[in-house]
Amino acid sequence: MTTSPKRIAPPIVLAIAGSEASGGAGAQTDLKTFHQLGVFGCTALTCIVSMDPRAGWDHRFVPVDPEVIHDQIEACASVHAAIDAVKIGMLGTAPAIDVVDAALEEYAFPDVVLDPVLICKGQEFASARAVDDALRERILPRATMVTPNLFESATLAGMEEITSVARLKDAARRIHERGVPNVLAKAGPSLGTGTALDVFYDGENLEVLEVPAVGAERVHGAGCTLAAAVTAELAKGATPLQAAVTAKDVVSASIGMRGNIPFPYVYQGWYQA
Ligand code: PXL
Repeated sequence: MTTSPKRIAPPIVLAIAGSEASGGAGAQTDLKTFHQLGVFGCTALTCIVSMDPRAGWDHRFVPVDPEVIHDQIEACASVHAAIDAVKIGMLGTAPAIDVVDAALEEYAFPDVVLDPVLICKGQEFASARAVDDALRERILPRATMVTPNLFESATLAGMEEITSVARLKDAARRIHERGVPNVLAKAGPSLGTGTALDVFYDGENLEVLEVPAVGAERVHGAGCTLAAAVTAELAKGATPLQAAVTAKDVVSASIGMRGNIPFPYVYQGWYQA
């Protein structure tokens, strides 16, 4: 008779995010990242995005009924013994933000990582503005960690364009002052340092995290992968700083898929711990 190896149940992680059909970003990317890092992923889809090959890869955007977003979060929180961490990606509409806000209040999940996806290509600017304001006022205060890119950092910090490491540090401090315990303000390769550079701030430690840049182009799905990896690592017990360091390695290892869109995208399966 053979004995089966002892199996340890993985941490459970929930992504509240949009579907990006091609698998390059959004909830699909979150699930792949979770799996690669050894955590069990579940999802509440907030919207369905299909890139349009006939319109410069604009995002065709269909919101999910807010009640259905609620039901998915309820299902995830009810099926599993516990949700160890939550990643929030694209919410897309003010009604989606309302239900997610209420669910975060109801379930009081231990770790909430917010990737503050502000503007979606193809969205009306006026509605995007209302969504950005709701995200900043309602969801940001509920996050235990936030991972804004340069544009999102400037918006959240109320600053002009961020063009230097000094200003990125300043933005991280200001976002922390808005009540987010851990801030990972991302520049990636965009400050021309030859590295992928992000600033971490937790109110005490202000760390510049740098790894060699993999190319200089923007990478589709890199931000989703980074935030999903941070969430997975937090669920496994890493400190926020350790989670950020590992997440940067995950992103570096994942860059390199090429298809017909004009920029590279990510495959998380290349990462090895
Ligand atoms: O990468 C940001 C992002 C997040 N979520 C969804 C997306 C995108 C970008 O395309 O489609 C659903």
